[in-house]
Amino acid sequence: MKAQLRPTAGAEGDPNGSVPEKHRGEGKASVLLVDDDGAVRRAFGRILHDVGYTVTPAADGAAALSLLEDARFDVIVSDLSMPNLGGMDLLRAVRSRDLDVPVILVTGVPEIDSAMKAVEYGALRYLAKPVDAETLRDAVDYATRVRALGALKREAMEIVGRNAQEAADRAGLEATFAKTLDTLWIAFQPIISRPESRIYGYEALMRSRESALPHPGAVLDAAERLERVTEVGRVVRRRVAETLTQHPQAVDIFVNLHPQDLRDPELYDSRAPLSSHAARIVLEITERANIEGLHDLAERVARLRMMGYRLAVDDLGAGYAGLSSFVRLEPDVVKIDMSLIRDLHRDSTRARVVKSILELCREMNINVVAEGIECAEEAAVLDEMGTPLLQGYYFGRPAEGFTLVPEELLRRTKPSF
Ligand code: G
Ligand code: MN
Repeated sequence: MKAQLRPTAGAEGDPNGSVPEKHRGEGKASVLLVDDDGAVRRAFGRILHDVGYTVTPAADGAAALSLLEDARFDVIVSDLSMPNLGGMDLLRAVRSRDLDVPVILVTGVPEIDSAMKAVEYGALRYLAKPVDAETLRDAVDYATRVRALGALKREAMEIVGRNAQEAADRAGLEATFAKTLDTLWIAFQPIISRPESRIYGYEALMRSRESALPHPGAVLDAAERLERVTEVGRVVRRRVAETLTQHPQAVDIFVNLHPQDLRDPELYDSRAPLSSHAARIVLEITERANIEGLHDLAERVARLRMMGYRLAVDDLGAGYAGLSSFVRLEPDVVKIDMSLIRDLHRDSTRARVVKSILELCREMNINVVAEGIECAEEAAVLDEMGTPLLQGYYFGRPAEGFTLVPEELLRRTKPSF
């Protein structure tokens, strides 16, 4: 069946057609040509074959998809309305597996509606029949160059060591980012007090349903590039406030701040959504970020405290060697980074450092959260050291709403080794 669908263009093409000089030598690229009309397949096939393209015809979208299963094409030219999977459905199916291959849609009945859909699903060109040879060649030549550029971009990204999103063009990133903000939601991860056998609070963690920016790091990287970090912070705080209004339980909520959020006047505005909940909020400021540049930090921190907020140094142990953020924030809470917690039961060096941090914080009257606990053994060592607050996948993953922790995990354990 497949073999029958794969005659080369030569079989249908006419080697004697006249070819404008400018197209010569641009060929070699492979074109998948999809049309239910055999005459169109032959005509288009010949035009493209004559300028050097390798053309594989397919009689409808379904046939094209089955070809795509085991062959790669540089360009797809497809008719829009065909029995057995039309061009738009083919385009969608192609996009779900290959974001790059240029698709040219051809239609006998151009409509604004389908043209718009074509753009939305990422068609490169939308051509109206009858398509003359020159237009077809130009479109496919252009598509080939776009394809080549895509390959070069990927190569460049590998050299520069960036991920695909970071190298995306600004317009694309803006669109992705807008969708991210629209679909942003907050996951809550429990923080438990084992000495008190209860859930102490939850850390609010931003999540997005936009798959192109799958984790908070990617969202913030994009926000930084677009200089829209402040917007992200505002959306997060608004969403957290909404949840708090819906769940008036007496639990504290830990909210991550980007250092730039500290410059946002909205944070200090008593009418801002989160302000009325300040007494329940611990604002986390990561050790990883540099807050040296904030000359009026002390004043800002004082204002936040007056509003009722508490402050936490996040990711302690993962950031700068210096203690500047610690000294300048005078935090109410310290969160020990998960890199220090990992394998605590097997690593006496880590254990000694964590124990000393706990002792010092106790002396300074600072509450401590150990983060990223993934197993019972890590939790047991931390219990033994008298860690006030624990957080990690072992107790609960970040999830929608305030999920409960199994009763037996709320109790202190004795190390059994
Ligand atoms: O930097 P900060 O501490 O805010 O980062 C918290 C991140 O760590 C969240 O994205 C959360 O999903 C993740 N996280 C929470 N608990 C665990 C854990 O037990 N193990 C690992 N690997 N990640 C965790
Ligand atoms: Mn955090």
